[in-house]
Amino acid sequence: MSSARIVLYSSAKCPFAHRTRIALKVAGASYDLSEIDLRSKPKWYTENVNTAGKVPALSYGAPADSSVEDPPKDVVVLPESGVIVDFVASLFPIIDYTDVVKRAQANLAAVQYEALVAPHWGKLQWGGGSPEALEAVLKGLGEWTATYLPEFMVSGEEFGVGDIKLGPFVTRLFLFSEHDVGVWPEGTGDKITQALQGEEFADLRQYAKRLGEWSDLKNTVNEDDVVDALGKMMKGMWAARQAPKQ
Ligand SMILES: N[C@@H](CCC(=O)N[C@@H](CS)C(=O)NCC(=O)O)C(=O)O
Repeated sequence: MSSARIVLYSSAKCPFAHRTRIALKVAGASYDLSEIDLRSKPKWYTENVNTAGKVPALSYGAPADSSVEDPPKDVVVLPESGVIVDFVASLFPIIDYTDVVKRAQANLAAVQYEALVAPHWGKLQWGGGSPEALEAVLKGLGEWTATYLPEFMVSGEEFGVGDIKLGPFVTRLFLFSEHDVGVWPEGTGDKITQALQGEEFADLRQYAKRLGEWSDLKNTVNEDDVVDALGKMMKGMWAARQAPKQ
C-alpha cells in the first residue's frame, strides 16, 4: 500500500495514458488527476513535469500542498506508461496475477504485441489503409495470437499487468475498425473487421471481448468520445491529404 501522494498527468484519448488509469483504478489508489490538452499543451507541463512533453507521467511523493503544475525538483516523476504500470504494481501487488509464470507470460504478450502488431497498426491507421499495411497487421496479429496469447488470458477469470498494458490497444483495434476511425478511405474499417473474422483470430476476438467487458477498462475512458474526436480528426486528415495541391 502507498500513502505518498500520486499525481497522474493524463490525456483522456491517449491509449498509453489509459493503461495507467486502469492500473490505478484496479489498485483502488487515490490520486490527483491532471488532464493535459495535447492540442494546446501547457508550457508548465514540458518545463516542470515531463521534458519529452508526452503523457502519461506520474509523480510520486509530492507534498500535499505543492502545485501539480510545479512539483518540487526532488520529487520522482516517471514518464512511460509501461514503467508507470509496473511501478503501480510494485506499490499495489494485488493488480497482478498471483502466479509468477502467468505474470511473465502476460507481460511477454504485451511486449510482443508492441513488437509484432503496434508499428504495423500505426502505419495502417495513420498511413492511408493500404492493402499491404493491412496484410502486415494481419500477419503480426496472426503470429501474436498463435504464439503469445495464452489460454488463461483468453478465457480466464483474472486480469493482470500484461492485460492492463494490452487492454487499450487490443480493444481499440476492434473499436476503430468497427467505427472506421483512421486516416484512410471510407470503408477501410469494414475490411479490417471482415479480415478479423478468420478462424486464426478466434482467440484474439474472444480476448478483445473479455477486455471490452472489463469494468475497470470501460470506466476509465469514454469510448464514444474517443471514437468521435479521433474519427473526426482522422477523417479531416484524410480529406486534406486527398485535396489537390495548390
Ligand atoms: N512510449 C510512451 C508513449 C506516450 C505517447 O506517445 N503519448 C502521446 C499521446 S497518446 C503523446 O503524449 N504525444 C505527444 C504530443 O501529442 O504532443 C509511453 O508508453 O508512455
